[in-house]
Amino acid sequence: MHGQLLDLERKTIESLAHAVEGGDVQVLQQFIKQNPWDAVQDQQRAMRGGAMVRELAPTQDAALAGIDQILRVQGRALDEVEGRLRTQRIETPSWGYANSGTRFKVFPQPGVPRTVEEKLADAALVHRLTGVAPSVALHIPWDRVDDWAALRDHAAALGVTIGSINPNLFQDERYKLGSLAHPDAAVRRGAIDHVLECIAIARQTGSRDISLWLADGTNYPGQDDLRDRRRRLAASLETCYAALDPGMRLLVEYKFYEPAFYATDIPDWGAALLLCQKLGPRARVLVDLGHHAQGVNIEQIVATLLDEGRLGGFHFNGRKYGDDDLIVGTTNPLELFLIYCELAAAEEDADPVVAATARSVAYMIDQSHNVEQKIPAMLLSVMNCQAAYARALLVDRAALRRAREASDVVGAHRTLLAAFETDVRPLLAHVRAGLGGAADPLDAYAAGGYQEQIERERVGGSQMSW
Ligand code: PSV
Ligand code: MN
Repeated sequence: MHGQLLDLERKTIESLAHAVEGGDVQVLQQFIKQNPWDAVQDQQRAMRGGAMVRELAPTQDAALAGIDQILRVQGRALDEVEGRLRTQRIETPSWGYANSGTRFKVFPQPGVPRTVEEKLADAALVHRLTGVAPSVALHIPWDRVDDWAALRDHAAALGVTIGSINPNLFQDERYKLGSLAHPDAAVRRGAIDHVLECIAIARQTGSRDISLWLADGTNYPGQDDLRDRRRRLAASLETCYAALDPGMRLLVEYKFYEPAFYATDIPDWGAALLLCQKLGPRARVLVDLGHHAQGVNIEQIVATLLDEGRLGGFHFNGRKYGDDDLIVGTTNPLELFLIYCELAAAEEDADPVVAATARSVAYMIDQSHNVEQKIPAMLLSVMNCQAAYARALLVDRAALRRAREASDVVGAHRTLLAAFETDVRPLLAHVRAGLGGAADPLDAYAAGGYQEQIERERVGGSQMSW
């Protein structure tokens, strides 16, 4: 089987079966169905001969040697960079695997998960192929189950863990005029109780982070008192924060507009930071890349929050206009690289608070894939984060410092760009293979039969919406 995979260009079940003398499509389908992980592993090995990787293969060793040389000139070693790439972590969201759409139309896709268990299975495959996505964020109530300990065990059996717990404070009738900042104390109490329920869930799933985003705000000037809303929100959050277990953190996400259009209660990083400072050290700001006005310098926000010891996490996505939820690193590869540059540098900062903050950042994807296939979209998202981090790790920081000290503006900029322009694909293929993943996760997925399997098996029942 392995030998056959190596020789074929495009590995459909049919082409595999026909490549073997007496090969039978049904027998092979059955084999792959019963041995999904073995099949994936075979394909992972096979991907060293896959189209993209094959194109790079002759130069793979030379490319790695080239990167090794670049690092040696900097007085660094390839091992260091590889080690950091191996410990990179990206959390994928349960809702990114399910059907979703715009407010105009949800285009259902065949094979999408019908249950949280099926979302975990898809996330486990993304982890298996990339090697760096071992946790899955849940949204409550979208992913609510009766037995959280059983779900935790189920995730562990699949090779993943349950990551951040996201309360939903925007899809209940009572939240029409807000949740934690609502004018009515009874509605605020209900919203607080929901967050407390999420903390109890996090306790059972072993999750560290409660990740909070509020739709709260107003649509018209005069609709509510802006300072009253702020005070109500702070008081509600204090109750939530006080209920956290010692190891838990509250991540506070901001967004400058939508669904409220006149005033959003946590519109930007400054408002989020002020709230976190009021709450305590385990309240941290969450930066969703889509939640900024055009032209905002997100890497500078990241630098500020790192310096304040208050950067809690990311919701990665790509955006062109607003909260577009596109694949991260597609419309904004340079921005993603610059963000990772801040993080990679902060991980080694001499200030222990900054370094510890950088090392405890929760890297999460928050995307809904509306027209693109779900699992390939998630694979590419994780791969783009791997590429951005790899490039950031190649920055010659000593040369950068020297250029800055010499007031060499263009030189400093070119030093940064040199890393951005480096082809890190051979390095990442090598790192992923070392992690037991696929040199090229997308090629491996296309060859794996998983998409065909879920499209066959996940029919009937009501598909989950996001
Ligand atoms: C809101 O736009 C948001 O970014 C929040 O993180 C939500 O939890 C998520 O999207 C839901 O899709
Ligand atoms: Mn988000």
